[in-house]
Amino acid sequence: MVNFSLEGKVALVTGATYGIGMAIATAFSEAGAKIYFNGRNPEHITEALAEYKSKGIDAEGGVCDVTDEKKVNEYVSEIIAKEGHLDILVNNAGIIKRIPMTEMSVEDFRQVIDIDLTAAFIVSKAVVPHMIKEGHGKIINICSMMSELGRETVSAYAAAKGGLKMLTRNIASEYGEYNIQCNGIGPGYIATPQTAPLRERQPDGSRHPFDSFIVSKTPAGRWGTTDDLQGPAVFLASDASNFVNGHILYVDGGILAYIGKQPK
Ligand code: NAP
Ligand code: GCO
Repeated sequence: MVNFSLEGKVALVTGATYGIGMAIATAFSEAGAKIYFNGRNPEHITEALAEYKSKGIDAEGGVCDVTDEKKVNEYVSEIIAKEGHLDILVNNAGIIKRIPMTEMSVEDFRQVIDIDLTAAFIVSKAVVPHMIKEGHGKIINICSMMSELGRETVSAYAAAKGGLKMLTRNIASEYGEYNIQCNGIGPGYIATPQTAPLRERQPDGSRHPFDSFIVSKTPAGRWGTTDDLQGPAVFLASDASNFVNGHILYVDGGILAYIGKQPK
């Protein structure tokens, strides 16, 4: 029988205080996993813990910035000491800065690369030796449309997410022989706090031009919801995907397949 169950598994989902991370952690819990999550902001952790609890989800969360290697190593060791194993990692924590490239400071560029790319290296490096010892492991990196496409104002984000796609393939290449699968999910345009500025209503109540643009670029004709990512994430975390490695699963309502509507 195909096994999509995560019963008995322990998962760390980074940046799961809200948004995509929280939806993925929720789905993992529904599939049977014990959840650990982190974020930077203590208030977000408290709110998220209350939200998980209200849904009956067994989740523990702590403040841990994914760019802080020492803190990440301590957090991962703490989980393993407590649970005895850590089977699934989702590198989800991420930020975006929408600034034209020629106006962007190098500090801003580096911060995006640090959180969206280097941190996935830091957290994966912390869990891989343990996964090798255990003889299995699943790493899921949350990539983007910008792993494939560019657009105005997102140079740092696109550089990071393009890099994350290749880090995914490299982890798969380097550790596949230890029964570790590292895959990516490339969400399309998903309604979360990160994309809220792109969906803000105009003063006259009409849709933001970017909002209408995305709907027209998406064959599904709508923004994605965080729930749209739950099934794909459970698949990539479960034994059902044991021979899927180094793959980026785009969950984009068809954006990457589509040339766009012809002008009227
Ligand atoms: P979001 O709503 O802004 O949530 C981001 C999460 O990451 C929050 O929980 C935030 O928690 C955490 N975080 C940010 N920086 C962190 C750090 N340095 N250390 C630890 N946690 C950190 O974003 P989202 O839309 O859910 O996106 C989640 C991931 O999917 C990101 O990697 C994003 O790039 C990617 N993605 C999003 C979309 C989309 O359309 N929304 C599409 C493709 C890919 P705190 O604020 O508490 O730190
Ligand atoms: C943007 C968006 C995107 C999405 C997502 C697309 O400004 O273009 O924020 O980058 O968040 O990553 O897959």
